[in-house]
Amino acid sequence: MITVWGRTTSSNVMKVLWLIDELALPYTRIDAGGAFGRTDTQHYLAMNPVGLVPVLEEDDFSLFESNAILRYLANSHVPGTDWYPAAARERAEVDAWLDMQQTTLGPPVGRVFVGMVRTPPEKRDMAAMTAAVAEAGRYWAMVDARIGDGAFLLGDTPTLADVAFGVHAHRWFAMPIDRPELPVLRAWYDRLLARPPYAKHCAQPLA
Ligand SMILES: N[C@@H](CCC(=O)N[C@@H](CS)C(=O)NCC(=O)O)C(=O)O
Repeated sequence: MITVWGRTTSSNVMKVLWLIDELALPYTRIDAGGAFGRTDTQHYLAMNPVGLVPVLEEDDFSLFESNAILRYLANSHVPGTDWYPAAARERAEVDAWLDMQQTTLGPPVGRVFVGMVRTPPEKRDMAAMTAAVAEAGRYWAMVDARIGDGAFLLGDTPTLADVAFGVHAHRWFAMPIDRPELPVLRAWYDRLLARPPYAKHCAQPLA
């Protein structure tokens, strides 16, 4: 049985919950992180020395880092499927986009989200917001270009890369910001919204 540790308002927890529901896997979830705490106990730090959410436990195994968890779930529950293809080059491209999400697009989108949603207007650094929106917009344009005329990021079926970027997409389109026009990206986001697991875990009011 799978247990997910993490609050549902965390984008990295959303990734894991979304994929688990796409794969129709049974699981339980324990609120952790933010106001829930629980991430500084000896038990938690033994599973994730960084003390962040999410953590996934399955039987006597535990794992941290959301993208590593996505790979583990695909490898262990749906090996060799389109979610995380077995062919070396196809798999490597999924990995490249997973890394790009963590290292490149995620940070500016995260800064905009914290500034626009979790910071009171009077304390907002609007110059920093404008710069972060512009930076994220450039990276979203790269995602838009990669989707091209496909239905999903890397082709006609979703992969783990869609999961990693998809959690940011709802925030990006729901925030009151001056977004660049990216119709392909918007159509992809609409396609994600039509998937019940995405709507349930990722397309909730921003908090
Ligand atoms: N690279 C890590 C980042 C994890 C992370 O930054 N988690 C945030 C929530 S999105 C967190 O734990 N924040 C502190 C907290 O919730 O207590 C991952 O992808 O899992």
